[in-house]
Amino acid sequence: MAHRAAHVPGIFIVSAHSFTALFLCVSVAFSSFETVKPDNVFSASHTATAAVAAARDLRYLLYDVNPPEGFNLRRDVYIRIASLVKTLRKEGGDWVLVLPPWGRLYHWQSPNIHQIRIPWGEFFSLTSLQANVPVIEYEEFIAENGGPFIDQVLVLQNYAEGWTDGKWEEKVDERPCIEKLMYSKDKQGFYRGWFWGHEETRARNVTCMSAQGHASIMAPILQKNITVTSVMLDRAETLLHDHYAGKDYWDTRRSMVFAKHLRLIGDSFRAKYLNSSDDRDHTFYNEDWTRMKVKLGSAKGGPYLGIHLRRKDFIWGHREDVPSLKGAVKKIHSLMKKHKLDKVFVATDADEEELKELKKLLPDMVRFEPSLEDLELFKDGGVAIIDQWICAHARYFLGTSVSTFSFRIHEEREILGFDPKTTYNRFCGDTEKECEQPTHWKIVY
Ligand code: GFB
Repeated sequence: MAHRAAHVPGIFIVSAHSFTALFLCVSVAFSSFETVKPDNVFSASHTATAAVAAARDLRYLLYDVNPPEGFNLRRDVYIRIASLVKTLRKEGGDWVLVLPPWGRLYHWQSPNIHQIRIPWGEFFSLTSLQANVPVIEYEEFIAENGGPFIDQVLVLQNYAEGWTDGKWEEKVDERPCIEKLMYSKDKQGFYRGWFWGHEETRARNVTCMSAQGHASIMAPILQKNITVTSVMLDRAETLLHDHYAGKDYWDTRRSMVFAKHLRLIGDSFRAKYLNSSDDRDHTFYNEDWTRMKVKLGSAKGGPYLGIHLRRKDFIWGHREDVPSLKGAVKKIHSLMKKHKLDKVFVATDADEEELKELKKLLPDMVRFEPSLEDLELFKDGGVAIIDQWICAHARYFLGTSVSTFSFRIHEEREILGFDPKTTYNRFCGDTEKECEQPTHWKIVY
C-alpha cells in the first residue's frame, strides 16, 4: 500500500495507482460492512418486494434539483427533503425517501469519465443515512415498484405574482407552469424527462405547483390530496429548511457520513503526505454517527493549513469577495507563519492555467491529484469528498466566501470537534472592505 510522491519542479504530485489498490481492498471490506445493518428501526428500506410494499401501504418520495446546482447545494436539499419525510412519517404515512442518482453535474467535467446514474452508496454510507430516515437507491425503487414508473411528478415553482401585498406567507397551490416544462408526453401518453439519466423512467402525471415555505408544507398535499404510491418533487430546492441548524437538521447532516473507502483514501493521504493521524491529532471519529459526540475544541487537527480556494464560476463574475491568486497566496503565507505550520493542503477547482500560476506562487503546496484510474473509480464527486475530508482534518481551515463546498467542510469540522476559531474563516477579496466571516452553527444533539 505504498504511495509514491514525486517532486516535479517543487510540486507535490501524488501518484494514485496505489490509491486504486487501497480502494479495491477497502471496497471489499466496505461492502461486507454494508451488509451488516443495525437494528431494523427503519424497516421500510429493507422491504424488497412489491407485494410487501403493497401490504404495508409503502409510499415513495423522489426528488430532483435545478440542473445547474452543484454537489454541495444538493447535499443541503437532501436535508430539507429528509425533514419532510420525517414529518410524513410522524403523521403516520409509511414513506421512504428514494435517493436521486448523481450525475450530469455542471462542475463534473473530467473528460472520458462516466458520470451519470451514480448511486449514493458511492459517496455516502447508506447504513448511516438509513439510521436517520428510510432511504433506498433509485434502482431499488424500480425493483420494489415493479418498473420504472413514477405516479406523479410535482414541479415546484415560486408564485408568478411574487409575494402578495409584500407579505410573506406559507402556501402551496396547483398553478399553470411558469417555465417551459422539462417533460414531454410519449406515444403511450407517459411523460418522459431527464430522470437522473434513467431513460426508461416514465411519469404517469406531471403537475406544476407554486410553493412558498418550509419543506413540510408539502406534507398535507402528499398525505391527503395525493393518494398514489410514488411522488417526485422536481425543483425541490424551492422548499426551505424546516428548521435550519436545529436538531433535525443536524441529525440528518450527521447521518451524511462519507463512504468509508473515500475516508480511508483521505486518511491514508493525510498520514503519508501531511504527517497527520487521528491519534496524534485528536480527531476521534465514530462511523456510527448516533454515537459521535465530541467536545468543541477537543480536536487538534493535523500539522497543516487546510485551504478551499473556489475559482471557476466564482471568479468569472469578478466577485468582490474572492481574492486574486496573489492575494490568496499572501494570506496563506501569513497564516502558516502565524500558526507555525510548514505544510499547506489546497483543495481547489482552479482551471489548468490558474493551477499553473498557483503552483509557481506556492510551490510546496500539497494537493490530492488523482490518476485517471482513480478518477474513474471515485469520480469528480469522490475526489471532492476526499478534498473535503482532508481539509476537515487540518489544524486551521480557510475557505471561500459563500461556497457551499466550504460550508460542508465547516460542518464536518464541527462534527469532529474543532475550536470554531480554526474553522469559520474565509478568504477576503483583495479590495473587499467589510470581510464578514462565516457564521458558527453549533450542533444540536
Ligand atoms: O459543491 P458546490 O455546490 O459548491 O459546487 P459551491 C462546486 C463544485 O465544483 C463541486 C467542484 O461539487 C466540485 O465538483 N469543486 C469546487 C471542487 N471546489 C473544489 C475543490 O476544492 N476540490 C474539488 N475536487 N472540487 C455553487 C454551486 O458552488 O456555485 C451552485 O453549487 C452555483 O450551483 C454557484 O453554481 C455559483 O457552493 O462552491
